[in-house]
Amino acid sequence: MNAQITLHKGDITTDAEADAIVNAANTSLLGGGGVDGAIHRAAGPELLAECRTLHGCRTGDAKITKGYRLPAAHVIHTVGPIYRDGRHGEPALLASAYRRSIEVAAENGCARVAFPAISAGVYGYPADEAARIAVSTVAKAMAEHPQVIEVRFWLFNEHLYRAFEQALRELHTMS
Ligand code: AR6
Repeated sequence: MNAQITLHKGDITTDAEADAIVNAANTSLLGGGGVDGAIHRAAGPELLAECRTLHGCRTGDAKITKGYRLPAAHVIHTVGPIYRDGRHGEPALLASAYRRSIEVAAENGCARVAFPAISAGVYGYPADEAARIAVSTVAKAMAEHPQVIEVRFWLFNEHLYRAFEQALRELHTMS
């Protein structure tokens, strides 16, 4: 199998190898803080103008725009769940955000896709659980969509990086 998952430290907006970068947005798609704010700042105001035409996005779904001033040609906007206690459908919604993003990437010919750790910032998802769901869901979705050959996870702090490293090790042990 040629598909690969790679881990990167730092700012996702600098990724010059991805065809699409995924934004951890909110249901309005009209911008926010965290990685959403960074993506809108780097892409420029045209991104917000296109987002206004999308009329929002449900939690667990994903929508695509152009990347404007970003090195990546596209931005895939997805919305992860706000974490409460893990018993309010959060795992299924987080998995859905990753799965839908890969589906949208495949439909639009994006072979290399960069992801942040969706819901693991302001939305409060615990790092280890978020990493396990991210890695296992993406591996499964890539097997179903072979057009996507690389998923590049950008981790903004050391703790999250280690959580994703561990989740990848677990995935490889299981397969
Ligand atoms: N590159 C990569 N990762 C980043 C960057 C960056 N430039 N900036 C932050 N992160 P968050 P969420 C990490 O809060 O939890 C927004 O206001 C960050 O450290 O951006 O899904 C939206 O509009 C964390 O690990 O997204 C929503 O309202 C991860 O990205 C809400 O936040 C996700 O953190 C979504 O919350």
